[in-house]
Amino acid sequence: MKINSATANSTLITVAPTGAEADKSAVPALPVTLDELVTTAKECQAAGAAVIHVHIRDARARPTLDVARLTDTVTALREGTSLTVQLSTGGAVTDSFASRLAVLDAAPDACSLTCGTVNFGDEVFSNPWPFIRDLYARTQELGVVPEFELFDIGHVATLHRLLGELGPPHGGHVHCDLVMGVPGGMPGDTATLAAAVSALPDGATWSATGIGRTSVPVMLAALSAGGHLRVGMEDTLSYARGRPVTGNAELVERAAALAALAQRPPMRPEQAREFLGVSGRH
Ligand code: KMH
Ligand code: ZN
Repeated sequence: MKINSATANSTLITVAPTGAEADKSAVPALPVTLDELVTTAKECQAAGAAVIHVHIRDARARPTLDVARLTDTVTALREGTSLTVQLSTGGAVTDSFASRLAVLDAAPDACSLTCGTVNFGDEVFSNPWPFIRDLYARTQELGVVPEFELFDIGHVATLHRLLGELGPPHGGHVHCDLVMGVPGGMPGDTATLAAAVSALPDGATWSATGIGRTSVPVMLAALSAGGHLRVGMEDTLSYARGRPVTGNAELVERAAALAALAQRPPMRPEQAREFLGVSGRH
């Protein structure tokens, strides 16, 4: 694994600003238009983010995987920021496998790749093995760096199977994101985080994100265990009990402050690209 001293002592911060679940009419600060997304991305980069995990919305603020719209989004984020652009292939729970695979046609730097099915509140986020395998093979063909999303400890077993059967990802480095505290997934606590991390493949690096009220505990646990961070309004709409988030930048600012306190300040965007194995811009 290529970890130089600069990245070993720094924290990769990913911002997930929008997601597919929150409703703009209930959460006016949610970035849903391209302008709002680029503005948020710039603010979050200034606050310490190096990667942006992107879900987009249509003209009526509903989640969409429209490839032309995704392509325009990738272009605009590249023009406006230095962030690694990671498109979601998870989409919304209602999206088809075909439309989730087609996300890669928008030629992002990176993409999320969830390693198993999970209950998702009252819904099911479906990721059967053949879909995972096809999506992974497509990232290898197209030179897109996957981030392995792990919502449950069983997903780690599938990650091992994937790497064993199909080999290393584009860029050669395995980076995972533990998504903790989804109702139906693994809980967002220190013991679970430690168990999941100990099961990861040798040499893998990892970030963690805690959904809802697990956001801060998961951040502290991740920093204490040498992990990286993902924050944003996809995952958390409250800054503190009874205090709604005013924007993504304040979540990144808090993550960056905690990372600095942990003596591992935010990784810069160009360091993050080297760390993740994102070669250059397509
Ligand atoms: N919206 C969730 C159903 C991802 O982006 O890859 C899935 C999700 C994971 O957000
Ligand atoms: Zn997502």
